[in-house]
Amino acid sequence: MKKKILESLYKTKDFVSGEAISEKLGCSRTIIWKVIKELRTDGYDIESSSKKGYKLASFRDVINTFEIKKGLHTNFLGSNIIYFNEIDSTNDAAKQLAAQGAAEGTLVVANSQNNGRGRLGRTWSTFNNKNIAMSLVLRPQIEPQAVQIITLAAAVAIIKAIKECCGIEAGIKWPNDIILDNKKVCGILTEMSCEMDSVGYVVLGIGLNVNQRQEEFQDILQEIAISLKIFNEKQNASKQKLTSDGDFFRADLINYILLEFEEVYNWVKNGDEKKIINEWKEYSVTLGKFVRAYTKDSFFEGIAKDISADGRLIIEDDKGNLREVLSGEVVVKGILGVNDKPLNLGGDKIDN
Ligand code: BTX
Repeated sequence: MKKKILESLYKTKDFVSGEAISEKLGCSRTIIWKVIKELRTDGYDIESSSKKGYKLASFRDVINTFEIKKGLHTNFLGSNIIYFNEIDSTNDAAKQLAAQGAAEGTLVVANSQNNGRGRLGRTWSTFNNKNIAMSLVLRPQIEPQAVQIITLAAAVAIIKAIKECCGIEAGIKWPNDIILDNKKVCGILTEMSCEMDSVGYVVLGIGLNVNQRQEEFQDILQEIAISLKIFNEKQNASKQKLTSDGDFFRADLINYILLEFEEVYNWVKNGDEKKIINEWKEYSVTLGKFVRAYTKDSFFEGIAKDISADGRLIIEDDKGNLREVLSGEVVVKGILGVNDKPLNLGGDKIDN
């Protein structure tokens, strides 16, 4: 019913009478009034007039299954959408669904997430109703050691989606941070269930700060995090579609992410990892920089030289030795992030 009433409102873009809707849908005007009230609670700005009926007065940033499906142009990603107004973690929900056999491309998305997870036991903060928290169930036929490429592919897709949808050019910090103005705007959490040599499923979680205001970030995030809206207002960067409050439409952005990710994920499936690595390098803010890589109980420093075919970061230390990092933490000089502090890396080996 909600979906049908919304369709009627979107179709006319003008007033549509309660009578016309009730005739079309075969239900009472009281029911329509109730649904309109619910839609307002969901965030829709609906004007009503006793003579003319109802009209979508302005377009706000509302996400739900209807809004995402409305602009979806993918072949298989998002063909099954599970939407929550509030959830603990979309990755946890997607993992549960995947374990129960959810199809590849199943999307779990939430308006608010109250126990979002980052990597290595860290937390991810998702401010209510302003950001994107989404997780995709994937079933790639690759070996468990090769799963890292999916994180890199997702980073590439997110960069392209942000550019297409918001006109904003972000960069990638190896392996999974999307950076704007030297701060983190998006994090990716890739988790998998696997056997010795095959992957059961992968859950790709994406947390993207979209419409959050500076003062809405808590504590240290005030310094190390940024949203697309903050950047956009600071740079006056976007002439893209915005709400009257200057917000981006998260449903549009989710659609762009799904579309761009479907393309690069197909490269993974076709064994075209090289294409992903090449694009990743194009957007990298890590390569050429002085970095510190944390190993299990120590760290080493050097210049980030390259990415290997399977996504490892290759670092040249001050003795000229090349060392590879598969996972873990890498701090890039000049970029805020890990340990929640700007890191004063040793030496003045490069300028930022
Ligand atoms: P990460 O471990 O690389 O980053 C986590 C760190 O990032 C935190 O310790 C904190 O310093 C910082 N941080 C936390 N929240 C934010 C934020 N909103 N913006 C910028 N920095 C922040 C990155 O982990 C992976 C995050 C994935 C989140 C998604 S959301 C959907 C899905 N569900 C879920 O539980 N996790 C994923």
